[in-house]
Amino acid sequence: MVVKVYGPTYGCSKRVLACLFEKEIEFETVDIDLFKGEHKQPDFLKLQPFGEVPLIQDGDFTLYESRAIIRYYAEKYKDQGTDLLGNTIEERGLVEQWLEVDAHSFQPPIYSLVIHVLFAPLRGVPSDHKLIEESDEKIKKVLDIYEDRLSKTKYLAGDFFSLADLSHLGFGHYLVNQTGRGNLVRERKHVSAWWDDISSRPSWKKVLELYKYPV
Ligand SMILES: N[C@@H](CCC(=O)N[C@@H](CS)C(=O)NCC(=O)O)C(=O)O
Repeated sequence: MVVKVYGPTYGCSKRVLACLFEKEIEFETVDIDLFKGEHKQPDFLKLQPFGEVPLIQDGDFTLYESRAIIRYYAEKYKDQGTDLLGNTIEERGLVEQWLEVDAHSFQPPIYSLVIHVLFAPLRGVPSDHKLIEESDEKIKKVLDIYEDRLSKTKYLAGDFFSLADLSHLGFGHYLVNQTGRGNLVRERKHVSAWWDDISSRPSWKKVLELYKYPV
């Protein structure tokens, strides 16, 4: 049974797609158009009551929350494709730490930028300029911490590529390529080298080639 991924074009879902490519897991995708409100329709809400993508169906098993999905597949197929979890419990702890940093410190300000810099004009609604300014400040502080970390280790959790790095791709792409803020990465030597490294992985290139961003 092939894994089904709902909403492949969005940043959160691309985290899952990159993981499936790294783990060499076959999947198919189901388009969900957030702009048309398809994620708030009763049939979708039966599967994902919060009305968000991504969501996967794997046989009878349904799972949502992108980081839960990538943890699930990294563990389920530990011995297939790229190992994304780390070997020792300390390595695994650091992978978890940086996945949490992504969820609570890196992605949220970029998410606000995506909504207010990219999506609001498209929807014809006003952008919140104060929130844009605050998000810019937050992301700079976060990237300073990344710069320090990445001056000591090649990747976030250590000298191995892991779920922690992969998890940053979907929104890192928005930051660098779509919100006009690539300079924030380029001004930080180690963050810049890390970004070039992780975004040039074949898995990520395939995601970008096959599933265009909506904006
Ligand atoms: N914590 C969730 C966040 C999911 C999320 O925010 N998805 C966005 C797309 S990237 C979405 O569906 N937004 C639609 C909405 O919130 O109405 C995850 O990582 O899966």
